[in-house]
Amino acid sequence: MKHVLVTGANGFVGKVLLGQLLAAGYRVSCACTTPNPSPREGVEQAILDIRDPSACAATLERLKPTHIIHLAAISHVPTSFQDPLLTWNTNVMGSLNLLEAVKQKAPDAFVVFASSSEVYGEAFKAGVALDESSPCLPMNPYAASKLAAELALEQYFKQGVRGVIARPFNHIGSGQSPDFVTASFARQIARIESAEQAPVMQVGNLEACRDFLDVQDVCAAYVQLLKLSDRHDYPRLFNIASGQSRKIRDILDEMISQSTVAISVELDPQRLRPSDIPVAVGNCDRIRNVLGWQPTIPLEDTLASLLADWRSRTDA
Ligand code: A2R
Repeated sequence: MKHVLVTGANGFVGKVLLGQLLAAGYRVSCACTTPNPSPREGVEQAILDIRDPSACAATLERLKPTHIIHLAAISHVPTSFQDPLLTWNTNVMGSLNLLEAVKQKAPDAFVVFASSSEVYGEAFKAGVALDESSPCLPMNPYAASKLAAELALEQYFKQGVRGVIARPFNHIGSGQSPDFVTASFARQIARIESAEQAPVMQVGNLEACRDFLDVQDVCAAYVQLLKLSDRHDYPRLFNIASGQSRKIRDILDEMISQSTVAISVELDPQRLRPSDIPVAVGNCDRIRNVLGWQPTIPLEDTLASLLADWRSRTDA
C-alpha cells in the first residue's frame, strides 16, 4: 500500500491535504512540530523538527514512507524578513535534512516538494502568465529560500532521488492565517458583522493582481502529482495556477458584497509589502497536459466559504 508522509501537516495546507489523501485511500502519516490536538483516525503522527538531521533520519527509518509531501516551512513572507535565519534554516537546511534522510533511509520514496510561485519574483513584472521555464528572480527571503531548496532538490534528483517540485500560486481557504489577505478580509468582515470591530476595513495594496486558487484545488494537484511515481519519465517542475489574475480590490468588493452590513475601506500603510509586484499570474498548461489537473472551485464559492468559516468562529 502506498504510504504518504506529510511534513508540516498541522499547517493550513496540511490539514486539507490529510483529508484528501485519506479519501483517496492512501495510508497516511504526518510529521508535525507539536502533537495535533485533534488527530485524525488512521493517521500516524511523528513529532519532528526538520532542522534536526538525526530526527529526520529516525522518522524516515521508523515510518519508511513510499511517498513524501514536504510542506513544512516558514511560509509567511513578512516573517522571512523579520527572521531570515529561521527561514533559511527551516526552508533550506530543513529540506536538505529531509532529503539526506530520504537518501539514507527511504531511497525509493517519491518526494513532492511544495515550493512557491514567489520564486518568480521580479519576472512577474513582464506582466504575462509565467510558465516553468520563466526566470526566477526572488524578491524576498522566503522566495529565495524556496528557490535554494529547489536547487538542492535538483541535486538529489540527479543522484537518483525521485520526485517533483510544485510551485503553487496564491492558495486560499478556510483555516488560513489572517496574516494572508483574503483571510484578513474575511476575519474583519466577521468581526464587523458581530460589532467587535468598527465598520472600517483595514487594507494593504488593493491594486495588486494575483492568481488565486482554492486550497482544495491545490491539494488535489499534490495528490495527482503522487501518481507520477508510477511513471519513468516525467517533468520535474510544475506550476499550480489558475491562469487567471484577479485584482485584490475586486476580491474585496466581492467579499463586502457578501456581507450583511455596510463597510468602508481604509489603507493601513503597515500592510503594504516592501517589494510588491503589480501582477502575478501563472501558466498551468504543463500540469493540465501531463495530469489533467485543473482548478474546479469558483473563486466566489471559495470566498463565500471563507466568510462562513470566520463567521462561525468564536475566536475571530
Ligand atoms: O510551526 P508549526 O508547528 O505550526 O509547523 C509548521 C511547519 N513547520 C515545521 N515543521 C517541522 N519543522 C520545522 N522546523 C518547521 N517549521 C515550520 O510547517 C506548519 O505546520 C507548516 C507550515 O504551515 P503553514 O505556515 O500554514 O503553510 P501552508 O500555507 O500550509 O503552506 C504549505 C507549504 C509551505 O511550504 C509553503 O511555503 C508552500 O506550501 O507554498
